[in-house]
Amino acid sequence: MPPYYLTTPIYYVNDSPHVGTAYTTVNADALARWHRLLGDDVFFMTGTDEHGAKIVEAAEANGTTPQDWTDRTAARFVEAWDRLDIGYDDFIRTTEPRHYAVVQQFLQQIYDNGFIELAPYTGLYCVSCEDYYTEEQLVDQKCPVHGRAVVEMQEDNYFFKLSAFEQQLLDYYEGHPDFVRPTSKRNEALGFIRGGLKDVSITRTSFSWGVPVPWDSRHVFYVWYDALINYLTVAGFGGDPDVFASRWAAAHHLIGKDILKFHCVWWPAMCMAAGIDPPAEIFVHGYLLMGGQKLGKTMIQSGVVGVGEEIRALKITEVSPLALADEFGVDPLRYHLLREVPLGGDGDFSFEGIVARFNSDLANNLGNLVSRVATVVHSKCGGVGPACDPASALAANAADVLAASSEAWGRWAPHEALEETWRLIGAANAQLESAEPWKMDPGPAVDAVLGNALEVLRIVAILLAPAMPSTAAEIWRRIGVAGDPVSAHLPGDAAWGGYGGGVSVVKGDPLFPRRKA
Ligand code: ME8
Repeated sequence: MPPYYLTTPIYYVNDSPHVGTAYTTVNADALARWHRLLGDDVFFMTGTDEHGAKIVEAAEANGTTPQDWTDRTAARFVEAWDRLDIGYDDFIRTTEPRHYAVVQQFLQQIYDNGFIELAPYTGLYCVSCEDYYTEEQLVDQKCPVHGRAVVEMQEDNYFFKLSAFEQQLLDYYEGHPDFVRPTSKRNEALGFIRGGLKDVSITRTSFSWGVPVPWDSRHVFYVWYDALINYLTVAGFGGDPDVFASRWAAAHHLIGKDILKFHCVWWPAMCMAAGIDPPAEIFVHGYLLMGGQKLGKTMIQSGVVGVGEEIRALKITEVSPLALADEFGVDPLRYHLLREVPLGGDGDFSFEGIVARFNSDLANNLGNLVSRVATVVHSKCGGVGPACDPASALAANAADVLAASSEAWGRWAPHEALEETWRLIGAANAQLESAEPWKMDPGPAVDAVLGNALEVLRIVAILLAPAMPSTAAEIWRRIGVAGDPVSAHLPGDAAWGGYGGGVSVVKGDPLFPRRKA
Protein backbone atom coordinates (compact mmCIF):
# COMPACT_ATOMS: atom_id res chain seq x y z
CA MET A 1 0.00 0.00 0.00
CA PRO A 2 1.86 3.11 -1.16
CA PRO A 3 1.45 6.02 1.26
CA TYR A 4 -0.46 9.08 0.09
CA TYR A 5 -0.43 12.10 2.38
CA LEU A 6 -2.83 14.81 1.24
CA THR A 7 -3.33 18.23 2.80
CA THR A 8 -5.66 21.20 2.37
CA PRO A 9 -4.59 24.66 3.48
CA ILE A 10 -5.46 25.24 7.10
CA TYR A 11 -8.10 27.94 7.13
CA TYR A 12 -8.11 31.18 9.09
CA VAL A 13 -10.59 31.26 11.91
CA ASN A 14 -11.37 34.94 11.53
CA ASP A 15 -14.64 33.87 9.94
CA SER A 16 -16.76 30.84 9.06
CA PRO A 17 -16.25 28.29 6.29
CA HIS A 18 -17.45 29.58 2.91
CA VAL A 19 -17.93 28.19 -0.56
CA GLY A 20 -14.30 28.96 -1.51
CA THR A 21 -12.82 26.98 1.36
CA ALA A 22 -15.40 24.23 0.76
CA TYR A 23 -14.17 24.05 -2.86
CA THR A 24 -10.63 23.10 -1.85
CA THR A 25 -11.75 20.81 0.95
CA VAL A 26 -14.28 18.86 -1.11
CA ASN A 27 -11.81 18.45 -3.97
CA ALA A 28 -9.14 17.18 -1.60
CA ASP A 29 -11.60 14.85 0.10
CA ALA A 30 -12.69 13.36 -3.21
CA LEU A 31 -9.08 12.82 -4.23
CA ALA A 32 -8.33 11.15 -0.90
CA ARG A 33 -11.34 8.89 -1.38
CA TRP A 34 -10.18 8.01 -4.89
CA HIS A 35 -6.76 7.02 -3.56
CA ARG A 36 -8.43 4.89 -0.89
CA LEU A 37 -10.32 3.05 -3.65
CA LEU A 38 -6.96 2.38 -5.28
CA GLY A 39 -5.81 0.80 -2.03
CA ASP A 40 -3.28 3.52 -1.16
CA ASP A 41 -2.39 4.12 2.46
CA VAL A 42 -4.10 7.52 2.55
CA PHE A 43 -3.65 10.07 5.27
CA PHE A 44 -5.77 13.14 4.63
CA MET A 45 -5.66 16.25 6.79
CA THR A 46 -7.23 19.63 7.12
CA GLY A 47 -7.40 22.12 9.96
CA THR A 48 -7.41 25.70 11.14
CA ASP A 49 -4.81 28.47 11.23
CA GLU A 50 -5.40 30.22 14.52
CA HIS A 51 -2.63 32.74 15.18
CA GLY A 52 -1.82 36.20 13.90
CA ALA A 53 -3.08 39.77 14.05
CA LYS A 54 -6.16 38.96 11.99
CA ILE A 55 -7.49 36.55 14.62
CA VAL A 56 -6.78 38.99 17.45
CA GLU A 57 -8.70 41.60 15.46
CA ALA A 58 -11.67 39.26 14.85
CA ALA A 59 -11.78 38.28 18.55
CA GLU A 60 -11.74 41.93 19.60
CA ALA A 61 -14.47 42.81 17.12
CA ASN A 62 -16.58 40.04 18.65
CA GLY A 63 -15.86 41.12 22.22
CA THR A 64 -13.95 38.01 23.24
CA THR A 65 -10.46 36.56 23.67
CA PRO A 66 -8.46 34.98 20.82
CA GLN A 67 -8.60 31.59 22.56
CA ASP A 68 -12.37 31.68 22.95
CA TRP A 69 -12.81 32.96 19.40
CA THR A 70 -10.60 30.27 17.86
CA ASP A 71 -12.34 27.55 19.89
CA ARG A 72 -15.71 28.69 18.63
CA THR A 73 -14.71 29.19 15.02
CA ALA A 74 -12.63 26.03 14.70
CA ALA A 75 -15.74 24.15 15.87
CA ARG A 76 -17.66 25.69 12.97
CA PHE A 77 -15.11 24.29 10.52
CA VAL A 78 -15.34 20.85 12.10
CA GLU A 79 -19.12 21.03 11.91
CA ALA A 80 -19.11 22.22 8.30
CA TRP A 81 -16.68 19.55 7.10
CA ASP A 82 -18.58 16.83 8.94
CA ARG A 83 -21.77 17.96 7.29
CA LEU A 84 -20.08 17.95 3.85
CA ASP A 85 -18.85 14.39 4.44
CA ILE A 86 -15.18 15.32 4.55
CA GLY A 87 -13.44 12.14 5.67
CA TYR A 88 -10.28 13.64 7.15
CA ASP A 89 -7.88 11.52 9.20
CA ASP A 90 -6.59 14.48 11.20
CA PHE A 91 -7.81 17.99 11.90
CA ILE A 92 -5.02 20.19 13.16
CA ARG A 93 -5.47 23.39 15.12
CA THR A 94 -2.30 25.46 15.25
CA THR A 95 -2.95 26.34 18.90
CA GLU A 96 -2.44 22.70 19.92
CA PRO A 97 0.62 21.85 22.03
CA ARG A 98 1.75 19.21 19.50
CA HIS A 99 2.06 21.97 16.91
CA TYR A 100 3.92 24.38 19.20
CA ALA A 101 6.50 21.67 19.84
CA VAL A 102 7.07 21.00 16.13
CA VAL A 103 7.21 24.69 15.15
CA GLN A 104 9.80 25.35 17.82
CA GLN A 105 11.90 22.32 16.95
CA PHE A 106 11.79 22.96 13.20
CA LEU A 107 12.58 26.68 13.39
CA GLN A 108 15.27 26.10 16.00
CA GLN A 109 16.83 23.73 13.46
CA ILE A 110 16.80 26.49 10.82
CA TYR A 111 18.23 28.96 13.37
CA ASP A 112 20.98 26.53 14.34
CA ASN A 113 21.77 26.03 10.65
CA GLY A 114 22.41 29.78 10.41
CA PHE A 115 19.46 30.81 8.23
CA ILE A 116 17.68 33.08 10.71
CA GLU A 117 19.07 36.44 11.93
CA LEU A 118 17.88 39.53 13.82
CA ALA A 119 17.46 42.87 11.95
CA PRO A 120 15.28 46.01 12.14
CA TYR A 121 12.26 46.13 9.88
CA THR A 122 9.78 48.80 8.72
CA GLY A 123 7.06 47.97 6.25
CA LEU A 124 3.49 48.49 5.07
CA TYR A 125 1.35 45.71 6.47
CA CYS A 126 -2.09 44.43 5.50
CA VAL A 127 -3.68 42.69 8.46
CA SER A 128 -6.09 40.72 6.24
CA CYS A 129 -3.22 39.24 4.22
CA GLU A 130 -0.90 39.05 7.22
CA ASP A 131 1.72 40.25 4.78
CA TYR A 132 3.87 43.27 3.95
CA TYR A 133 3.61 45.25 0.70
CA THR A 134 5.93 47.66 -1.02
CA GLU A 135 4.68 51.14 -1.99
CA GLU A 136 4.55 50.02 -5.67
CA GLN A 137 2.39 47.00 -4.95
CA LEU A 138 -0.40 49.08 -3.39
CA VAL A 139 -3.46 50.09 -5.41
CA ASP A 140 -4.71 53.57 -4.49
CA GLN A 141 -2.50 53.33 -1.40
CA LYS A 142 -4.44 50.25 -0.31
CA CYS A 143 -3.87 46.49 -0.16
CA PRO A 144 -4.17 45.11 -3.73
CA VAL A 145 -6.06 42.01 -2.49
CA HIS A 146 -8.44 43.40 0.14
CA GLY A 147 -8.61 47.08 -0.75
CA ARG A 148 -8.09 47.94 2.91
CA ALA A 149 -5.70 50.50 4.32
CA VAL A 150 -2.22 49.20 5.15
CA VAL A 151 -0.43 50.18 8.35
CA GLU A 152 3.22 51.09 8.75
CA MET A 153 4.81 48.57 11.09
CA GLN A 154 8.21 48.91 12.67
CA GLU A 155 9.71 45.94 14.48
CA ASP A 156 13.04 44.40 15.39
CA ASN A 157 12.50 41.08 13.73
CA TYR A 158 14.13 37.81 13.02
CA PHE A 159 14.56 37.25 9.32
CA PHE A 160 14.64 34.03 7.37
CA LYS A 161 17.41 34.20 4.77
CA LEU A 162 15.19 33.34 1.83
CA SER A 163 17.59 35.11 -0.52
CA ALA A 164 20.17 32.39 0.13
CA PHE A 165 17.91 29.81 -1.53
CA GLU A 166 17.32 31.34 -4.96
CA GLN A 167 19.64 29.02 -6.87
CA GLN A 168 18.79 25.97 -4.80
CA LEU A 169 15.09 26.52 -5.49
CA LEU A 170 15.67 26.95 -9.22
CA ASP A 171 17.74 23.76 -9.26
CA TYR A 172 15.05 21.94 -7.34
CA TYR A 173 12.33 23.03 -9.77
CA GLU A 174 14.54 21.98 -12.66
CA GLY A 175 15.10 18.54 -11.16
CA HIS A 176 11.43 18.05 -10.18
CA PRO A 177 9.28 19.07 -13.15
CA ASP A 178 6.06 17.99 -11.37
CA PHE A 179 6.82 19.70 -8.07
CA VAL A 180 4.24 22.42 -8.77
CA ARG A 181 1.27 21.78 -11.00
CA PRO A 182 -0.34 22.85 -13.28
CA THR A 183 2.44 24.20 -15.49
CA SER A 184 1.00 27.72 -15.54
CA LYS A 185 1.31 27.88 -11.74
CA ARG A 186 4.78 26.32 -11.84
CA ASN A 187 5.83 29.09 -14.23
CA GLU A 188 4.34 31.69 -11.91
CA ALA A 189 6.38 30.33 -9.01
CA LEU A 190 9.53 30.22 -11.15
CA GLY A 191 8.93 33.80 -12.27
CA PHE A 192 8.69 34.83 -8.67
CA ILE A 193 11.98 33.13 -7.79
CA ARG A 194 13.76 34.50 -10.86
CA GLY A 195 12.52 37.99 -9.96
CA GLY A 196 14.80 37.83 -6.92
CA LEU A 197 14.07 36.78 -3.35
CA LYS A 198 14.27 39.04 -0.33
CA ASP A 199 14.75 37.83 3.23
CA VAL A 200 11.49 37.47 5.13
CA SER A 201 10.62 38.83 8.54
CA ILE A 202 9.37 35.84 10.52
CA THR A 203 8.72 37.10 14.06
CA ARG A 204 6.59 39.76 15.74
CA THR A 205 6.83 41.61 19.03
CA SER A 206 3.72 43.77 18.57
CA PHE A 207 1.38 41.06 19.89
CA SER A 208 1.74 37.78 21.71
CA TRP A 209 -0.87 35.59 20.00
CA GLY A 210 1.53 33.18 18.36
CA VAL A 211 4.11 30.46 18.96
CA PRO A 212 6.94 31.82 21.16
CA VAL A 213 10.39 31.94 19.59
CA PRO A 214 12.37 29.35 21.60
CA TRP A 215 15.64 31.31 21.64
CA ASP A 216 14.09 34.78 22.32
CA SER A 217 10.89 34.89 24.37
CA ARG A 218 10.11 38.54 23.48
CA HIS A 219 9.05 37.32 20.02
CA VAL A 220 6.34 35.12 18.59
CA PHE A 221 6.56 33.64 15.10
CA TYR A 222 4.79 35.39 12.26
CA VAL A 223 1.62 33.43 11.51
CA TRP A 224 2.72 32.12 8.09
CA TYR A 225 5.90 30.74 9.61
CA ASP A 226 3.95 28.72 12.08
CA ALA A 227 1.10 27.81 9.69
CA LEU A 228 3.14 26.12 6.95
CA ILE A 229 4.76 23.86 9.52
CA ASN A 230 1.36 22.29 10.31
CA TYR A 231 1.98 19.87 7.46
CA LEU A 232 5.00 18.54 9.34
CA THR A 233 3.19 18.36 12.67
CA VAL A 234 0.55 16.12 11.15
CA ALA A 235 3.15 14.04 9.30
CA GLY A 236 4.73 13.25 12.65
CA PHE A 237 7.89 15.38 12.51
CA GLY A 238 9.95 14.80 15.64
CA GLY A 239 8.12 11.52 16.35
CA ASP A 240 8.78 8.04 14.97
CA PRO A 241 11.32 8.72 12.18
CA ASP A 242 10.03 5.91 9.96
CA VAL A 243 6.42 7.07 10.11
CA PHE A 244 7.49 10.64 9.37
CA ALA A 245 9.81 9.66 6.52
CA SER A 246 7.23 7.57 4.72
CA ARG A 247 4.41 10.09 5.12
CA TRP A 248 6.50 13.12 4.25
CA ALA A 249 7.95 11.56 1.10
CA ALA A 250 4.34 11.17 -0.12
CA ALA A 251 3.14 14.69 0.83
CA HIS A 252 0.79 16.39 -1.65
CA HIS A 253 -0.52 19.87 -0.93
CA LEU A 254 -3.68 21.20 -2.55
CA ILE A 255 -3.89 25.00 -2.30
CA GLY A 256 -5.53 28.02 -3.95
CA LYS A 257 -3.45 30.40 -6.05
CA ASP A 258 -3.68 33.15 -3.43
CA ILE A 259 -1.14 31.29 -1.32
CA LEU A 260 1.20 30.14 -4.10
CA LYS A 261 4.16 32.28 -2.98
CA PHE A 262 4.07 30.92 0.56
CA HIS A 263 3.82 27.28 -0.52
CA CYS A 264 5.87 27.20 -3.70
CA VAL A 265 8.68 29.56 -2.71
CA TRP A 266 8.92 30.02 1.04
CA TRP A 267 7.97 26.51 2.07
CA PRO A 268 10.48 24.49 -0.01
CA ALA A 269 13.19 26.97 1.05
CA MET A 270 12.27 26.51 4.71
CA CYS A 271 12.43 22.73 4.29
CA MET A 272 15.86 23.04 2.66
CA ALA A 273 17.06 25.33 5.45
CA ALA A 274 15.99 22.78 8.06
CA GLY A 275 17.64 19.96 6.13
CA ILE A 276 14.52 18.07 5.03
CA ASP A 277 13.12 17.44 1.56
CA PRO A 278 10.37 19.70 0.22
CA PRO A 279 6.94 18.03 -0.16
CA ALA A 280 6.43 15.72 -3.14
CA GLU A 281 3.92 17.92 -4.94
CA ILE A 282 1.91 21.12 -4.73
CA PHE A 283 -1.22 21.43 -6.83
CA VAL A 284 -2.44 25.02 -7.18
CA HIS A 285 -6.07 25.62 -8.10
CA GLY A 286 -7.76 28.82 -9.24
CA TYR A 287 -10.58 30.94 -7.84
CA LEU A 288 -14.29 30.45 -7.77
CA LEU A 289 -15.66 33.76 -8.96
CA MET A 290 -18.97 35.56 -8.56
CA GLY A 291 -19.53 38.13 -11.24
CA GLY A 292 -15.79 38.17 -11.91
CA GLN A 293 -14.83 38.72 -8.26
CA LYS A 294 -13.09 36.19 -5.99
CA LEU A 295 -15.71 34.55 -3.85
CA GLY A 296 -14.78 34.66 -0.20
CA LYS A 297 -15.57 35.43 3.35
CA THR A 298 -14.71 39.10 3.09
CA MET A 299 -17.77 39.27 0.85
CA ILE A 300 -20.02 37.45 3.27
CA GLN A 301 -22.31 39.73 5.15
CA SER A 302 -23.00 39.14 8.80
CA GLY A 303 -24.71 35.90 9.69
CA VAL A 304 -25.70 32.93 7.59
CA VAL A 305 -28.35 33.71 5.06
CA GLY A 306 -31.39 31.49 4.54
CA VAL A 307 -32.24 29.30 1.61
CA GLY A 308 -34.29 29.30 -1.58
CA GLU A 309 -35.37 32.68 -2.84
CA GLU A 310 -33.08 34.37 -0.37
CA ILE A 311 -30.05 32.59 -1.77
CA ARG A 312 -31.08 33.59 -5.24
CA ALA A 313 -31.65 37.19 -4.27
CA LEU A 314 -28.55 37.55 -2.17
CA LYS A 315 -26.24 35.53 -4.37
CA ILE A 316 -23.94 32.81 -3.27
CA THR A 317 -21.16 35.04 -2.00
CA GLU A 318 -23.22 35.70 1.08
CA VAL A 319 -24.20 32.12 1.70
CA SER A 320 -22.53 29.45 3.74
CA PRO A 321 -21.90 26.06 2.10
CA LEU A 322 -24.18 24.60 4.76
CA ALA A 323 -27.13 26.63 3.51
CA LEU A 324 -26.38 25.36 0.00
CA ALA A 325 -26.20 21.79 1.30
CA ASP A 326 -29.61 22.29 2.94
CA GLU A 327 -31.00 23.62 -0.30
CA PHE A 328 -29.56 21.12 -2.79
CA GLY A 329 -28.30 18.21 -0.68
CA VAL A 330 -24.73 17.48 0.36
CA ASP A 331 -23.87 15.26 -2.60
CA PRO A 332 -25.23 17.61 -5.27
CA LEU A 333 -23.21 20.44 -3.72
CA ARG A 334 -20.08 18.24 -3.66
CA TYR A 335 -20.75 17.20 -7.23
CA HIS A 336 -21.04 20.80 -8.33
CA LEU A 337 -17.83 21.82 -6.59
CA LEU A 338 -16.01 18.97 -8.31
CA ARG A 339 -17.60 19.13 -11.72
CA GLU A 340 -18.19 22.76 -12.58
CA VAL A 341 -14.79 24.47 -12.40
CA PRO A 342 -11.72 22.50 -13.56
CA LEU A 343 -9.04 22.47 -10.86
CA GLY A 344 -6.26 24.81 -11.87
CA GLY A 345 -8.31 27.49 -13.62
CA ASP A 346 -10.71 30.16 -12.43
CA GLY A 347 -14.43 29.74 -12.97
CA ASP A 348 -17.84 31.11 -12.19
CA PHE A 349 -20.01 29.83 -9.40
CA SER A 350 -23.67 30.74 -9.34
CA PHE A 351 -27.04 29.63 -8.07
CA GLU A 352 -28.30 29.30 -11.64
CA GLY A 353 -25.26 27.16 -12.49
CA ILE A 354 -25.99 24.73 -9.66
CA VAL A 355 -29.64 24.43 -10.68
CA ALA A 356 -28.74 23.83 -14.34
CA ARG A 357 -26.22 21.10 -13.56
CA PHE A 358 -28.47 19.55 -10.95
CA ASN A 359 -31.27 19.20 -13.51
CA SER A 360 -29.16 18.02 -16.44
CA ASP A 361 -26.62 15.70 -14.84
CA LEU A 362 -28.31 14.55 -11.65
CA ALA A 363 -32.07 14.61 -12.29
CA ASN A 364 -32.17 13.84 -16.04
CA ASN A 365 -29.23 11.47 -16.36
CA LEU A 366 -28.24 9.69 -13.18
CA GLY A 367 -31.56 9.96 -11.30
CA ASN A 368 -33.51 9.00 -14.36
CA LEU A 369 -31.39 5.89 -15.00
CA VAL A 370 -31.81 4.69 -11.43
CA SER A 371 -35.59 5.13 -11.37
CA ARG A 372 -36.18 3.84 -14.88
CA VAL A 373 -34.27 0.63 -14.24
CA ALA A 374 -36.00 0.00 -10.93
CA THR A 375 -39.45 0.65 -12.43
CA VAL A 376 -38.93 -1.78 -15.31
CA VAL A 377 -37.37 -4.42 -13.05
CA HIS A 378 -40.59 -4.23 -11.06
CA SER A 379 -42.92 -4.35 -14.07
CA LYS A 380 -41.06 -7.07 -16.01
CA CYS A 381 -39.02 -9.09 -13.51
CA GLY A 382 -41.11 -9.05 -10.36
CA GLY A 383 -38.70 -6.68 -8.64
CA VAL A 384 -35.76 -9.10 -8.82
CA GLY A 385 -32.69 -7.77 -10.64
CA PRO A 386 -31.45 -10.09 -13.42
CA ALA A 387 -27.73 -10.86 -13.91
CA CYS A 388 -25.77 -8.87 -16.47
CA ASP A 389 -24.55 -10.28 -19.75
CA PRO A 390 -20.77 -10.82 -19.59
CA ALA A 391 -20.55 -10.21 -23.34
CA SER A 392 -22.52 -6.93 -23.35
CA ALA A 393 -21.27 -4.12 -25.55
CA LEU A 394 -21.46 -1.91 -22.46
CA ALA A 395 -18.54 -3.85 -20.95
CA ALA A 396 -16.12 -2.06 -23.26
CA ASN A 397 -17.65 1.33 -22.39
CA ALA A 398 -17.24 0.58 -18.71
CA ALA A 399 -13.58 -0.42 -19.12
CA ASP A 400 -12.86 2.73 -21.15
CA VAL A 401 -14.53 4.94 -18.60
CA LEU A 402 -12.67 3.32 -15.72
CA ALA A 403 -9.35 3.86 -17.48
CA ALA A 404 -10.15 7.44 -18.44
CA SER A 405 -11.44 8.45 -15.03
CA SER A 406 -8.44 6.88 -13.30
CA GLU A 407 -6.18 8.84 -15.56
CA ALA A 408 -8.12 12.05 -14.88
CA TRP A 409 -8.06 11.64 -11.08
CA GLY A 410 -4.33 10.98 -11.38
CA ARG A 411 -3.77 14.42 -12.86
CA TRP A 412 -6.08 16.26 -10.47
CA ALA A 413 -8.94 16.56 -12.92
CA PRO A 414 -12.07 15.47 -11.02
CA HIS A 415 -14.28 17.32 -13.48
CA GLU A 416 -13.01 15.10 -16.28
CA ALA A 417 -13.24 11.96 -14.18
CA LEU A 418 -16.90 12.77 -13.55
CA GLU A 419 -17.52 13.72 -17.15
CA GLU A 420 -16.24 10.25 -18.08
CA THR A 421 -18.49 8.61 -15.50
CA TRP A 422 -21.43 10.43 -17.04
CA ARG A 423 -20.43 9.02 -20.41
CA LEU A 424 -21.16 5.57 -19.01
CA ILE A 425 -24.47 6.72 -17.53
CA GLY A 426 -25.31 8.18 -20.94
CA ALA A 427 -24.44 4.92 -22.70
CA ALA A 428 -26.71 2.95 -20.35
CA ASN A 429 -29.59 5.41 -20.88
CA ALA A 430 -29.07 5.21 -24.64
CA GLN A 431 -29.10 1.42 -24.53
CA LEU A 432 -32.40 1.45 -22.64
CA GLU A 433 -33.90 3.92 -25.07
CA SER A 434 -33.00 1.85 -28.08
CA ALA A 435 -34.01 -1.51 -26.59
CA GLU A 436 -37.19 -0.17 -24.91
CA PRO A 437 -37.48 -3.02 -22.41
CA TRP A 438 -40.71 -1.52 -21.06
CA LYS A 439 -42.33 -2.53 -24.38
CA MET A 440 -40.90 -6.07 -24.39
CA ASP A 441 -42.39 -9.26 -23.01
CA PRO A 442 -40.67 -10.66 -19.93
CA GLY A 443 -37.90 -13.07 -20.86
CA PRO A 444 -34.14 -13.41 -21.45
CA ALA A 445 -33.92 -10.36 -23.76
CA VAL A 446 -35.45 -8.04 -21.15
CA ASP A 447 -33.30 -9.65 -18.47
CA ALA A 448 -30.11 -8.95 -20.38
CA VAL A 449 -30.97 -5.30 -21.03
CA LEU A 450 -31.89 -4.68 -17.40
CA GLY A 451 -29.04 -6.74 -15.98
CA ASN A 452 -26.61 -4.68 -18.03
CA ALA A 453 -28.14 -1.41 -16.84
CA LEU A 454 -27.91 -2.65 -13.24
CA GLU A 455 -24.27 -3.58 -13.77
CA VAL A 456 -23.59 -0.09 -15.11
CA LEU A 457 -25.19 1.33 -11.97
CA ARG A 458 -23.05 -0.93 -9.78
CA ILE A 459 -19.88 0.31 -11.48
CA VAL A 460 -21.04 3.92 -11.68
CA ALA A 461 -21.63 3.89 -7.92
CA ILE A 462 -17.99 2.94 -7.34
CA LEU A 463 -16.72 5.63 -9.70
CA LEU A 464 -19.03 8.15 -8.07
CA ALA A 465 -18.16 7.25 -4.50
CA PRO A 466 -15.30 9.75 -4.11
CA ALA A 467 -17.56 12.59 -5.25
CA MET A 468 -20.96 11.55 -3.91
CA PRO A 469 -20.46 8.95 -1.17
CA SER A 470 -24.05 8.82 0.13
CA THR A 471 -25.56 8.66 -3.35
CA ALA A 472 -23.18 5.85 -4.28
CA ALA A 473 -24.20 3.86 -1.19
CA GLU A 474 -27.89 4.51 -1.91
CA ILE A 475 -27.52 3.24 -5.49
CA TRP A 476 -26.01 -0.02 -4.25
CA ARG A 477 -28.77 -0.35 -1.68
CA ARG A 478 -31.44 0.16 -4.33
CA ILE A 479 -29.97 -2.34 -6.79
CA GLY A 480 -29.45 -4.92 -4.04
CA VAL A 481 -25.66 -4.97 -3.89
CA ALA A 482 -24.32 -5.65 -0.40
CA GLY A 483 -21.69 -3.43 1.23
CA ASP A 484 -20.68 0.14 0.54
CA PRO A 485 -18.97 1.29 -2.68
CA VAL A 486 -16.76 3.53 -0.55
CA SER A 487 -14.84 0.43 0.49
CA ALA A 488 -14.58 -1.06 -3.00
CA HIS A 489 -11.17 -1.83 -4.53
CA LEU A 490 -10.07 -0.65 -7.93
CA PRO A 491 -9.67 -1.79 -10.58
CA GLY A 492 -10.99 -5.29 -9.66
CA ASP A 493 -14.39 -4.34 -8.24
CA ALA A 494 -15.21 -2.17 -11.23
CA ALA A 495 -14.55 -4.93 -13.76
CA TRP A 496 -17.60 -5.86 -15.84
CA GLY A 497 -19.58 -8.85 -14.63
CA GLY A 498 -19.99 -8.23 -10.91
CA TYR A 499 -23.78 -7.95 -10.87
CA GLY A 500 -24.92 -11.51 -10.36
CA GLY A 501 -28.66 -10.77 -10.13
CA GLY A 502 -31.28 -12.61 -8.11
CA VAL A 503 -31.57 -9.75 -5.61
CA SER A 504 -34.40 -7.37 -4.80
CA VAL A 505 -34.32 -4.00 -6.48
CA VAL A 506 -35.84 -1.13 -4.53
CA LYS A 507 -38.15 1.35 -6.21
CA GLY A 508 -37.54 4.49 -4.18
CA ASP A 509 -38.35 8.17 -4.46
CA PRO A 510 -36.52 10.06 -7.20
CA LEU A 511 -32.90 10.58 -6.07
CA PHE A 512 -32.82 14.11 -7.48
CA PRO A 513 -36.25 15.65 -8.04
CA ARG A 514 -36.00 18.23 -10.83
CA ARG A 515 -35.71 21.81 -9.67
CA LYS A 516 -37.32 24.87 -11.16
CA ALA A 517 -34.76 26.87 -13.11
O1 ME8 B 1 -4.85 31.56 3.38
N1 ME8 B 1 -11.94 30.11 -4.80
O2 ME8 B 1 -6.40 30.69 4.85
P1 ME8 B 1 -7.78 31.15 4.19
C1 ME8 B 1 -11.21 29.00 -4.58
N2 ME8 B 1 -4.55 30.31 6.63
N3 ME8 B 1 -10.62 28.71 -3.40
C2 ME8 B 1 -10.77 29.59 -2.41
C3 ME8 B 1 -11.53 30.77 -2.57
C4 ME8 B 1 -12.13 31.01 -3.84
N4 ME8 B 1 -12.87 32.07 -4.08
N5 ME8 B 1 -11.51 31.45 -1.41
C5 ME8 B 1 -10.76 30.70 -0.54
C6 ME8 B 1 -5.15 31.01 4.41
N6 ME8 B 1 -10.32 29.58 -1.14
C7 ME8 B 1 -4.06 30.48 5.33
C8 ME8 B 1 -3.52 29.20 4.75
S1 ME8 B 1 -1.89 27.08 4.83
C9 ME8 B 1 -0.48 26.69 5.61
C10 ME8 B 1 -2.39 28.59 5.53
C11 ME8 B 1 -9.51 28.52 -0.53
O3 ME8 B 1 -8.83 30.85 5.21
C12 ME8 B 1 -8.20 28.30 -1.27
O4 ME8 B 1 -7.73 27.00 -1.01
O5 ME8 B 1 -7.70 32.53 3.67
C13 ME8 B 1 -7.30 29.29 -0.59
O6 ME8 B 1 -5.93 28.99 -0.80
C14 ME8 B 1 -7.71 29.11 0.85
O7 ME8 B 1 -9.14 28.92 0.78
C15 ME8 B 1 -7.39 30.30 1.74
O8 ME8 B 1 -7.97 30.11 3.00
